[in-house]
Amino acid sequence: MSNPLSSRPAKVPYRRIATEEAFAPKEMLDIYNKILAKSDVDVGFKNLMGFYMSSPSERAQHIMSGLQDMDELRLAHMDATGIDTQVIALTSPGVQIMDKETAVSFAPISNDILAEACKKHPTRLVGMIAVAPQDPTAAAKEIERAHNKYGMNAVVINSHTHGEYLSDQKFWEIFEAAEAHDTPIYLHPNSMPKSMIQHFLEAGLDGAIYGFGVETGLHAMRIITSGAFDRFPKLQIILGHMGEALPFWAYRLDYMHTATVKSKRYDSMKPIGRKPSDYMKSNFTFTNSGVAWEPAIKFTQEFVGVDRVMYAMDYPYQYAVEEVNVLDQMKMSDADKLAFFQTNAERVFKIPHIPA
Ligand code: 1DF
Ligand code: MN
Repeated sequence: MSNPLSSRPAKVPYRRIATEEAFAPKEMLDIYNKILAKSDVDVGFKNLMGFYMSSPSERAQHIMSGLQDMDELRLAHMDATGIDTQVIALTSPGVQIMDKETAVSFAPISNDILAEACKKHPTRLVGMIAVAPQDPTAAAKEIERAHNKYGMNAVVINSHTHGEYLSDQKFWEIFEAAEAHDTPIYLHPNSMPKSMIQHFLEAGLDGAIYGFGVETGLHAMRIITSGAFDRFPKLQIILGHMGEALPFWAYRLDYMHTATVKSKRYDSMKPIGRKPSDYMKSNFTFTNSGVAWEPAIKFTQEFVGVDRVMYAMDYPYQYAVEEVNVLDQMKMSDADKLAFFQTNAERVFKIPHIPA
């Protein structure tokens, strides 16, 4: 871990709002320990949270303490890296690794815990709503409850749920609720499902290094090609990690999607209203979580517009003050930097504006 205090970021003419930050209440880790003790535990989950929850490494210890603390430690880390506000989600895989009954009962508990922490630090912490896609009706109800009760204005879904994707219409009650309440869905990575992970795992490439992006990018593409945005035109999806590289793929996705649909090659790929990249420009916002890299950020801004690219740190997984300094120093207009760090997040998550 670098020493953040040695290079604390300078005062800047914008508030830094980090939009893909994580927490894990102890109550969830207790459930995780029970799941990890089972002989048939999911291999991806075991290799991800099973690792962080048991490794003595400095990285794992930092992550586990950062995930659980919602007070002094978190705020000290935010102060040391110049983060004014965190938009926080239940860490991946959240309740999605649980059985349906446990997931449905724990999602509201988790949201209550998060809401309590946010109430204590109203200008510093903002919460996203966790839901259990295992029961789409319950998930839709929880979006409504947490939105109305706590003013939470976004939903986190950690990609696939037991190998199933939101492109399946059985989940579309969730999209209906998200559209109705104007609560964007942060489609966050999960470990890869069992059917996909082996060739990644054997090379150590299943996690945040690469597998996360492949799997979550696939998920976003499945949603786009399913026609979900024709049914729910106002539905908004947030994708981290520079849109899981989809902006870079956009040209090829458009060309091959058109060609594939035209040739009637797959029953599962029906014509949809617009090109994949058109939906990226109207139904997605991308964050730079994990990617403190000026060329990738600028390319994405050029592709989807400066209003659809937001800052994220991915605390505690990528707690790095030097990255904040790098982003502060990007060669970019003050107006675009303000949008990137602050005002896009205020608009997307409906966070009251606080002048820098
Ligand atoms: C990791 C990365 C884990 C991210 C995460 O949640 C996560 C990691 C369990 O490094 O293992 O959210 N991330 O978004 O990059
Ligand atoms: Mn993350």
